[in-house]
Amino acid sequence: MDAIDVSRFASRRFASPLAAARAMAPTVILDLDGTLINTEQLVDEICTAVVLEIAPRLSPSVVHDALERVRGMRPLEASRALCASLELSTLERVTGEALLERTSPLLDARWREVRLMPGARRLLEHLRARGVPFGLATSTPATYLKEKMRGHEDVLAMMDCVVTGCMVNRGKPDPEIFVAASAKLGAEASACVVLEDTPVGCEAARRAGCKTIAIPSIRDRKCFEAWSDVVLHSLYDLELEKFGLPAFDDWLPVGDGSADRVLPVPTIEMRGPVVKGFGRGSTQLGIPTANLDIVPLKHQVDSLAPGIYLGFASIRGETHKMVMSIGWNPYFDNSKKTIEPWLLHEFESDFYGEELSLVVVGYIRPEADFTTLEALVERIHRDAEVARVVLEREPFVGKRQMLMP
Ligand code: ADP
Ligand code: RBF
Ligand code: MG
Repeated sequence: MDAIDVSRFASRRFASPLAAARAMAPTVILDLDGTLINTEQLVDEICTAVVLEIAPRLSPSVVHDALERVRGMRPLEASRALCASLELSTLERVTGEALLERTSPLLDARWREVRLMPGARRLLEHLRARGVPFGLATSTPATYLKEKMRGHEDVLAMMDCVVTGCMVNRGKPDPEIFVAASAKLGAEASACVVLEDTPVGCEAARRAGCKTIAIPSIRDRKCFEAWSDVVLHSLYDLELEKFGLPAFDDWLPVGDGSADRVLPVPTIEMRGPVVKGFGRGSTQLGIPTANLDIVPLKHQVDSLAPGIYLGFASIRGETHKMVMSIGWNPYFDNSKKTIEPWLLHEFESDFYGEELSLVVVGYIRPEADFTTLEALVERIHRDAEVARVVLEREPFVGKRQMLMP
């Protein structure tokens, strides 16, 4: 495919007043990997395995950190940068091209496993319904794009434009791809809001003159601040109205709606035996949480962004309301992701090892850090109050039936 000459767009004249108005209308440009689709775990898994085979001297965590730093780049650039940072070129005599030749076929065989990020479909359907133009600016080459979007063709078809890595001369963090995407959408870069999950992507968007919303797919959130207008936890936390875009209208107000609200999400069911956690729920917080093992529930967990949810829980033949956290508990900075429901019921005894079933029906908020333990506890009690109230109402109350034997 030919490269786009972006200088062409720099001093564009508008053909008509309509075109000029169009150019200033709020427009959205989306990154693909890690923003709309969940490719990052797969890439991590395959690339780590290949790199460790080449260089057994490295530890998985060193490889993981290096992989996070190249995220968002085009495949060959990422592969070269990875070789350089891990010294594969000098110590193992492996080039970026050679590494890519090994990882590519393994990834190609598995792209079709890739799923949409939580909230991606909701976002695109909302933008489409409100007539907001949106397009894709992805470092992925066109050949991978087809494979990655197999099963999500309708999402790809919704895009008003697609700019892939092979259509530009320079990849992210160069601004070229976002300049090209805004031009294709007929919008000034300053009218475009970019959604990105990587530091190189945010840098590219900011340098193109776009507004930038970061939804990091890596753990280091600090490195996004210089390049982003806002750093969020997931697509559920988008406040589009802050960027001149139409607000979502599916949040349900709780009380007068000024403080609390709940977002209905596609219902997710999970079950498993209750396992031991870090042992601080009851002792430190006075809030026991019945942890489930995350490994067998990978699909369900990937369908939910990290955050605080509500729903119903069934144990010992009875169903109760519950609030739960899925994530890394920023207050405690856990290294392991956990699933922790607090059942809103007084139990006589523990139920470790017993089978627990959950249906998750609504999202309350992202996980937050707090300055004091009291503030965390107070917030969790407020989450519980929200759950007690809204789980009596539609569309949630009917979901209780799903747990009936
Ligand atoms: P851990 O870190 O091992 O999960 P917690 O202090 O969070 O320890 O306590 C959780 C355990 O407490 C659960 O596994 C369950 O057996 C018990 N428990 C008692 N009441 C509740 C409740 N209302 N909600 C959740 N778990 C409860
Ligand atoms: N941990 C956090 O660090 N930040 C939070 O915002 C947070 N919210 C929670 C909300 C609910 C409803 C529940 C049940 C737990 C929450 N936790 C949060 C997790 C809490 O820190 C954890 O359950 C304890 O550390 C016990 O493992
Ligand atoms: Mg617990």
